[in-house]
Parts: sequence; C-alpha cells; structure tokens
Amino acid sequence: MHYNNYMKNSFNELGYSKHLQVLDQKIITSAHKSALEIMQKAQQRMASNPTAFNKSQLVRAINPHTMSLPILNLLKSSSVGEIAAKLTNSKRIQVWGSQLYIKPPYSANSGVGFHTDFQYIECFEKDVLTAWIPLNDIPVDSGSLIYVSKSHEISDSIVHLIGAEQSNLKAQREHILNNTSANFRWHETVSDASVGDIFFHSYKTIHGSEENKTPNARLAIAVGLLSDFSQVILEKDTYGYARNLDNPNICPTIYAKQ
Ligand SMILES: O=C(O)CCC(=O)C(=O)O
Repeated sequence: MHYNNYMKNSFNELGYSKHLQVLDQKIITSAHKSALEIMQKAQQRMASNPTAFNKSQLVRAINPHTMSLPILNLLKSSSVGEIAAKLTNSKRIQVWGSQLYIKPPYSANSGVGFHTDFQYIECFEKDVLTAWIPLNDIPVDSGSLIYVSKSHEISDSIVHLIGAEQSNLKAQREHILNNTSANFRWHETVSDASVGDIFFHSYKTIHGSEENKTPNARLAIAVGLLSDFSQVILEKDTYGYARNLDNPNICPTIYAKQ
C-alpha cells in the first residue's frame, strides 16, 4: 500500500499515526535549545514559591511557539502541516495552540494521565488533530506517548473516567478498566521516539504518558491543529481560543496548498 494511504488508514482506524524520521534534525536542535531556556525560566519562577516547587513534577508551557522563534520555525518550516494536510485531505492547516511538556530527570510525578484533547477544547469539532514532536530522543522509560488504539471511537462515553491531571497511570488505568464496558478492548501502544519523528493523533484519541525514569530531561511539543473540515462551536466554552484564530502570531497557518 502507498505510504500516505497506509498512514491515513492508521490514523483513521487506530486514531493515531507515527511518522519516523520525517523532520529536519537541525530545526529540532534549535527548538530544543530554546525549549530548555523556557524550562529554566519556568523552573526559576516556580522556585520563587518554594512551598509549591516540586522538582519531580511535569513542567508545562502554553503556546511556546509564541515565545520562541525556533519553535515557531519548527511548526512552520518543517513537514508538520504537510503531513497533517495529507492525513485529513485538507488544503489548509492552522495551529489553534501548542504546549511544551518537560519531564525533568527522574521525575516521579511527571506522568500525564489518560485523556483526550477534545475534553479540554470542546469548542473545536471534526477532524481536529494533534502533532506530538519529540525535541530529544524519548525512550519508553523517559515517558514516551502512550496511545489507546481505536479509543477515538468510544472516548466520548468514558470522558468522566479520564483526565490529564491524574499522574498515577496505574491507578487511573485500573479505575477505567473497572468501569468500562467489556465491549471495548483497552489496548495501549507505546514506543521509543527519536528526534526527527512525529506522531499524530485525533482529538478524541485517549493518550497519556508515564513518568521519566531516566537521568535525562524529556522534552516534547504538542501542537493542536485545525483542518479544512474543523468547526468552531461558539456555544461551547471557547476559553479565548476561538478569538485567537484571527491572530496569526498565536494561530499561524502552517500549510496552505497553492
Ligand atoms: O507529552 C506528553 O506526555 C503529553 C502530550 C499530550 O497530551 C498531547 O500530545 O496531547
């Protein structure tokens, strides 16, 4: 089967697709350097409140592409938009937001609980997808992204059982399995990710990640993307996201077919 069709089938049927060694390493190296600076600043801010500062916690930065030219460059000048367009049969791909996820070395509380992106952005519907980009090599032990295969079909029915803020995935998984219909087979897939790889998932696919058990920091960016078929539901809480769509600095179009 042709590569593009194979990936499209994986994305549509499983709810995710993994594209290996498709991004320019130099662009990622610059983005990684810049992300480390963002992390240091975030940690300094957190350390100024010593009672709240916990070194073993996940560090998150919202819309890092608005604070860092190298990260913006990664989104605009790599094949992120082009692959997203192919997966969704679209002519135009626009960013609705991004998040930098950093798991410090040996960070016991850096798990990201099983969740869908839709549960946090209900104002965006239909063919909304996320690009997950490792900024350094991310072996499974450092908390690579876990997908629950085919969960995009059923996630609406178990949304009350999932949430990114639950960092103990073992306990969360047990709770989900005890309360989910036997008709759905919970099957997780996780693999090492390397610089140059990019993973895509549907906004309804359940995903999460374990803590970082390695001596190296683990950095990845998640980029929320809208395709030709995406709709903005203004009746839902938009948390300012809908308004941002008119601002190309926050929500750049990263692919447009001539
Ligand atoms: O990097 C992670 O562990 C979480 C990423 C995530 O939740 C996402 O890509 O939507």
